[in-house]
Amino acid sequence: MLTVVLQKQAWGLQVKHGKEWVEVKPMHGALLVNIGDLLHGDRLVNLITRSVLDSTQLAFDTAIKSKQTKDIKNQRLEQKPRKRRRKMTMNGDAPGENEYDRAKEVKEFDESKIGCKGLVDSGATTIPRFFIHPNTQSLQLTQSSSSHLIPTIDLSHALSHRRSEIIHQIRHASHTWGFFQVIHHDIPISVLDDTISAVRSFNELPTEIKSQHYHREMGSSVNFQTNFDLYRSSAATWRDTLQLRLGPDPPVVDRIPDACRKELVEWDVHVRRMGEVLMGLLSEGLGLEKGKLEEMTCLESRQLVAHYYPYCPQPDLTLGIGSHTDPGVLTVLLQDQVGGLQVKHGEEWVEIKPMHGAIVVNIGDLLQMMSNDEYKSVEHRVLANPFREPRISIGVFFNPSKRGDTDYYGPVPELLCDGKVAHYRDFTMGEFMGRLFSRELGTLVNHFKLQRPSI
Ligand SMILES: O=C(O)CCC(=O)C(=O)O
Repeated sequence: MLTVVLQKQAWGLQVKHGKEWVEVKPMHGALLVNIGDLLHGDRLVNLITRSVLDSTQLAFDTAIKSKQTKDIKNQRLEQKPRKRRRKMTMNGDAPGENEYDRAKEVKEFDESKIGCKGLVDSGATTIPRFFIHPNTQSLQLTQSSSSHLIPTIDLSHALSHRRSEIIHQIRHASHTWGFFQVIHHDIPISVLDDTISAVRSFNELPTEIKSQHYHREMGSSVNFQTNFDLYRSSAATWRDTLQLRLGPDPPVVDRIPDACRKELVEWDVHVRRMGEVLMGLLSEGLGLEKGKLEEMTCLESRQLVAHYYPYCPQPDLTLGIGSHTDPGVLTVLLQDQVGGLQVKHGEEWVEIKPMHGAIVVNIGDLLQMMSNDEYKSVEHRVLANPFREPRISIGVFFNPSKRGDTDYYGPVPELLCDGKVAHYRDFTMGEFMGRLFSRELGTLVNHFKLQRPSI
């Protein structure tokens, strides 16, 4: 009926006004009120809102819904999807050009809460039209034939006699690839396997149970959905995702689905420890003090995304996740043995072949800018899964938690000695987030790049 929203001073909420998406600018002390379906009448207008929370979860809000809305939602959950809706979303037959109402189909699919896996389980042999990417031919959606491999770095003795050798390898990999994978990282392989199995178990729960976690509510530290950008991307991608906010505040553990709660909480402990080691090595690789990135709070804000890529009946028409760079500082990614992750290396898409026991690490946009281009944030994507076996991956994004109006990010000042010029201007996280939310998945660094006249 009515929603009252308490919004933090972070950007992200947008409201549809006519044909335009308009930013609801945070105003300290203000509460936001919006009209729900039940009050929708001539005089009170229910506008579509969206929270453009990205997988980095850089903005947090708290929404207080009226009880009535909640009850109605629960009733909706219990209702079986209507026949017409099932037909439209599960039968990928494209209606005639004039009949196709994309926004309506997307909404119906989202409200069914069945995710891509639900479509597959219902026997779909084609994908709904809003998943189909234009110009798939130009995307080269094939398994990579490149013979290149991302660097594999053995982290054993990273704190003792092999440290300088490892720093050199990480620096080189971060500069040339923006990606590397680590082995002998001190996380037991059984923990890797158990974490993947737990995420699989959650996704394979009966839809009625799993869909209780499916929502796009602002402020929630846990949500499950198909594509965080479902309502703003030009084509959807074939995966379902469970997202958890792990820091800077501890996660609300009870909200994490039972099926993977213990494993994901434990995974965060391991990944944070590993992040600390990696950030020390990356700081030293730049010639900075070991604790520099940690001091800049880069370990504190952590967001976990657990992706489930079910079998896709038309993998040549869509993607598992579109090409993008990660906006934050650093990403630590665990993938299973199915494959499909590709990284752009020069003009080529190179597959990151799964290696049991290895963990993939990549540089984000913020670290590329903080390192003044010493480290590179590189485009990557995942192909839609053509195999009957689902693909599972679990990423943890590290971001700075210091986000005040006077906390500036940009090239670290110590790197600008000896006449080195800054490639980026400084910005606050508020500005960074504003940019982040005004785009589809893509890359952010160009926006902050300083244009220098060529001599
Ligand atoms: O699933 C993967 O391997 C990659 C996921 C990814 O790129 C992301 O979540 O940003």
